Amino acid sequence: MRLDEFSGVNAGYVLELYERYQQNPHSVDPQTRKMFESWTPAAEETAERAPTQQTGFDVHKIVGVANLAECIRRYGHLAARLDPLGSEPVGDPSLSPAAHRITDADLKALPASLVGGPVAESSANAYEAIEKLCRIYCSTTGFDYAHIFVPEEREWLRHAAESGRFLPPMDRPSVEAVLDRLTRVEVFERFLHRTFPGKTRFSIEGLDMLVPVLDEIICGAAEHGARHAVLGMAHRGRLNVLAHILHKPYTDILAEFKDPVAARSLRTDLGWMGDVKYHSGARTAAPRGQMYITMPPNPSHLEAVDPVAVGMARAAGTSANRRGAAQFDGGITVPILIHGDAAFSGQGIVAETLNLSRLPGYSAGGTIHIIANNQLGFTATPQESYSTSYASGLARGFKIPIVHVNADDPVACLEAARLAWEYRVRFGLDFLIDLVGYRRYGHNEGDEPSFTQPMMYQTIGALATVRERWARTLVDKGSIPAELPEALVRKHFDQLEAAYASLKPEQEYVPPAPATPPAGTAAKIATGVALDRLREINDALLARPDGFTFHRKLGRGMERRRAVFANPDGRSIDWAAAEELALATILADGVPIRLTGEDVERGTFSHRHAVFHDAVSGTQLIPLQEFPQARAAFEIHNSPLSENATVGFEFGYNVQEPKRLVIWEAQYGDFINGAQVMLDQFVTSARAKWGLTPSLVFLLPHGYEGQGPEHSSARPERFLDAAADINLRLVNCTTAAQYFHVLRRQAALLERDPLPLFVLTPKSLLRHPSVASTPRELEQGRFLSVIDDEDARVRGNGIDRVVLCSGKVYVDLITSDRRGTARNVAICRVEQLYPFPKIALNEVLGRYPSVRDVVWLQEEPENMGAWQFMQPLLEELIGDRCPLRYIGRARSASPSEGSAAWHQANQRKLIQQAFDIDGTETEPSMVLSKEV
Ligand SMILES: Cc1ncc(C[n+]2csc(CCOP(=O)(O)OP(=O)(O)O)c2C)c(N)n1
Repeated sequence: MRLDEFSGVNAGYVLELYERYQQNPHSVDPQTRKMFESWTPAAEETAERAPTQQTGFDVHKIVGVANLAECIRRYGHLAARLDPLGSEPVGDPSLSPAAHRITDADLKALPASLVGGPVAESSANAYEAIEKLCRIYCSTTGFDYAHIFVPEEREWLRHAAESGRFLPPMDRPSVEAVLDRLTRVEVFERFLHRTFPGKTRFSIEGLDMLVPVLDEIICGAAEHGARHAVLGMAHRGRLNVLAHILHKPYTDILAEFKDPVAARSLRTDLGWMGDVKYHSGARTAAPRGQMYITMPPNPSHLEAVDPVAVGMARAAGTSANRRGAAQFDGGITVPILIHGDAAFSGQGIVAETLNLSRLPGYSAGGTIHIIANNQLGFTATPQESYSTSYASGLARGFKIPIVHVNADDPVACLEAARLAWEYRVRFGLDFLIDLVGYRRYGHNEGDEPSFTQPMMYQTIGALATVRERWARTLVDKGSIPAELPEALVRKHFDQLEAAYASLKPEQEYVPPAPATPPAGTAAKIATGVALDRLREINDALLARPDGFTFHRKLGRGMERRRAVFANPDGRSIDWAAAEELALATILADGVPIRLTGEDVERGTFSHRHAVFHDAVSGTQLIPLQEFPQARAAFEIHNSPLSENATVGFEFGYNVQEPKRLVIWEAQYGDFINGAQVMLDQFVTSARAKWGLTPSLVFLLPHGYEGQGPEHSSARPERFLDAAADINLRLVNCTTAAQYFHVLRRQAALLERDPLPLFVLTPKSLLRHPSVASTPRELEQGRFLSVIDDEDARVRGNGIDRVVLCSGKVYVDLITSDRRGTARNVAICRVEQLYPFPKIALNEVLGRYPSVRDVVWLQEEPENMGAWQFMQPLLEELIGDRCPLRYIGRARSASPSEGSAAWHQANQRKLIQQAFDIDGTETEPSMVLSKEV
């Protein structure tokens, strides 16, 4: 029998040892040496003919030991006792010596070095080493890292697990501190249970170790100089974490349980609605140690907060106050995400978030994930919830090390936490702790869990709490006095009772309503930039560094750009130039910018070219990071193909660093609906629910150009549906100058009047002459919420129809043949759809006293676009001056036609009706003209 006939992974390891022995017999330990002394190539040849007996040594058994050790390392977690409820682990046949055709006696006869690793050093033989290995891999911790492909990382993890170097200290102060912590955690829940019976609190009980685990991670982070920890989590255990990790005062939490109506209603005038207590966030008022801990508020939508928290951590670790690229330092910031077991496996946003973890524009230096695994999702079992072996299965594909740990073993949990932190320090990568516990009550405290899980809840009913078990262990070992556990319980109950007795909920409760800026702040912002300054910046942006070879076609475009200021009154500024000049002047004003989205570096329509690639070497040039007038960093990244997580991430980045201009661009506006959860739950409602003041900018290509139902509409109706209490701005600019000014206005409002800004941007119009502006308009203009028809104003009294429209359809109207002849029609642009520009529109309408009808014209179907939002507002504005008419596509289930020819026919009809005074319909059509 020859050694190379063995296929086990560790045959190689044995050979390696043997080779080492051959080169230097003293390079292996004495036992192994003794064994190899009987194993020579000649002996191996002999063995081929007459195995084992002749040499006194069986290669088969050597390889068996090595393979057994390898299987324990790989699959030991399958036999680990992870479930505090005592279910049997699935196990794996490969974990028994018999599967490798070896016996205990064989193991005892063979050297420990065959097992390898730190356990071998302290073992007399392979049997002892294997026993130790089993204790490490198959007890209450399941180390699950075989899917890590990078040898250095895998080796580090193996050594970390086997050396036990991250086991927590067991001296008296340390073990007592854990008991004290567990007592606080448990007493808090028991107090709430007793004081507010049946009130929802999503108790942590069954996963109490979550708090000491967080302590350990956060302390580790603080010791390594981190300045920010951002904690994203859902409902389960949230109140407990708020109280004990973020130090939210007990009185605040108790006041929320009291729910003082008077205090809440005081703030409705500010458009503040508040949220339930287990969704609210917090930030440590004073740094804990040297570190701020933030928990963003989150909606019920499970896991939606994940990218938000990671985006916040990224922002907190990014410095952007200097020209050039923004600098990220993962050492000063750490995101920690606490997931539910059912939600982690079920929600796609988790995969999207994990996918961000190693991307240069999104990495937060390693997120520590904790699955608060109570083995249930509401009433659903793991078998009903995930197709992976573990709730954590998804993380394997992202090469994230996983430690499953029994939540009733404090030592194992703390070791997992310490290991997670050290791994993050060492590699700057994500780590996952699967904290396996249970849920002491129903999904919430009003739920009866034994309707659906009768057996499970019988077990839980009889189960001692982790605090009780830990206390008993310590007392039994003589580590603490027998009376200490009860004394701690009493102490913490007293503290809560005192807090409750002192409670004055009406005063205690401070709603986090945002300040409301004075009315008209936005309208007063001056956004023009002197021509000389613009010219200088333009020249600087077009500088051609020595040795950089531009793509031939781009070089020509740059030459054209160089000439745009030759004539201040020439229509030379197209959309892309306006954008670049806006961004550059914002940077020159000292405001950092982050711009992300799919393919934003070049621009979906090949219009932006914010990043040039040397045609010969491929090196990159980013003029907005280079031009000397910049006083802040410019960050631009092509995003992965995600809307939901990327919007969530930018929202988080934005609220964490509100003085930076954060812009997200959709490939086509339609795709923003992939981020609908983020829009509804964060962007448009965060102010009303949580008092946050986001100012994220969305660029959403929009317009009907015959590209079909999915490349036409950014669905502005959805933003208008969500618009209330001045919670956003929605604009649809028709000129490059308007775009320039609206971006500059947003930057100027970041501190004074922050609101999310949605910009419906053009596609084919990007290079259209009708959209181009003059340099003078950049210098002297400002953003106009309504643009009157200058031609019509000159004509004056003859106007009997005012057509109001927004965006690209305006260009269709003014470039139509009918425009020249229809002298009675004024075409006015509503450039800002929300906040509704009442004053400006009133002024415009007032200029046309002989108007006989006002038309709202849109290309979208009647149930989409701005019409349904505008109708009541316009009716109120027009009063009894004249009728209001709708022209647009008829109600439709789909945003647009799927045929370009059909689109054109409908578009023609639309334009024709705008100028057709009678508005009579002659043939059936998708286009509708009606008086309302
Ligand atoms: C996206 C989403 N779908 C459904 C729900 C309703 N829901 C709230 S909690 C819950 C179960 C969550 O289970 P798990 O993730 O295991 O967390 P646990 O409550 O057990 O801690 C469900 C289905 C929700 N909040 N969010």
